[in-house]
Amino acid sequence: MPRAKPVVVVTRKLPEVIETRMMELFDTRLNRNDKPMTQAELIEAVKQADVLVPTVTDRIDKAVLAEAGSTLKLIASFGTGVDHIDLATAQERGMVVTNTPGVLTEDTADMAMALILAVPRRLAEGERLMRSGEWTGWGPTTMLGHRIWGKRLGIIGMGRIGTAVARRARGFGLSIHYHNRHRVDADIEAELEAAYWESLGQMLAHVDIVSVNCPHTPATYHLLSARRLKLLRPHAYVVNTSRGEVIDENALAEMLKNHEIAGAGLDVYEHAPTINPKLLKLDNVVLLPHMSSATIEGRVDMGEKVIINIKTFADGHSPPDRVLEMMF
Ligand code: 8YV
Repeated sequence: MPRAKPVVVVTRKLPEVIETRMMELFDTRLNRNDKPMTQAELIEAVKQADVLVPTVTDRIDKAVLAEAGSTLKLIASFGTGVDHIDLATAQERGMVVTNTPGVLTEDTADMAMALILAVPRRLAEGERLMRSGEWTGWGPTTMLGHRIWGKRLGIIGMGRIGTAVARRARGFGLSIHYHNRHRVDADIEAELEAAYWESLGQMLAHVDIVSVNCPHTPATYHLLSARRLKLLRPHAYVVNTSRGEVIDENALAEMLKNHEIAGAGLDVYEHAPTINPKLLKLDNVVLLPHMSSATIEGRVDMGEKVIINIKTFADGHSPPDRVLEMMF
């Protein structure tokens, strides 16, 4: 990066403290009004940037990368998931990609746990009832949900977040089952008394609640396909705080509508920000606006990671959170 201060284009509004620091350190171009950039605006951005700081709402695809100027050498994404970036093309074009892992783990796991509690206990339905003015008071058979304690939780993706969900779930009396590309360390399995299922299908048929915690990659696209979802039992719940694309959302909505499964808690959507209209009509699904990692502390930590990645790279070193295509 030949310039004294790299030109850093930030695609969305970040916490003020982060923007201020970036302005001090780099020749930073901010997005003051926070409107997501169009593909044309992204192309303009990559033409002028030395460093691009995108978020999950930007699609950094082949077409955008093809227009990048020769100075664009670093894509320092603000977020952990990198499925919005064409990693292979970035790598081919000699660009380094970084993300912000680790700092969203606990917040995301908290929200997964919140959904694991909220859906079977009908929390959102209860809240809606209170606001509707139709509550007539306590009744012995009204608002009955299902007990969490003693149930089986099946975690898909036992990385940092999956493990953090498992730790929380243990405190609520759930037994831990997991499916992952590989078995986790024996000491983690022992700590969580976790059962490893090599076959996702077999695990799905066995558990009461499923929590999706794997990244979206070509290998996990529609991992919960219509066929696999059918393996769930009618009393099962599905919670997704990862990426919408991991579940066949249309199949899930149909099953929820037909009560082939009991409920779902979703923070992410296959075609975000568009929501499958079927889901909006259902009472047995809790819908959140991709807010699992949305804490002020988390966003500042993410911003600090972005700054460290840019600074390290600009100083001629390998940035700490470099993402390699083969990792996904
Ligand atoms: C972030 C996320 O808020 O980091 C991720 O992968 O899904 C989110 O929780 C978002 O990506 C910010 O770009």
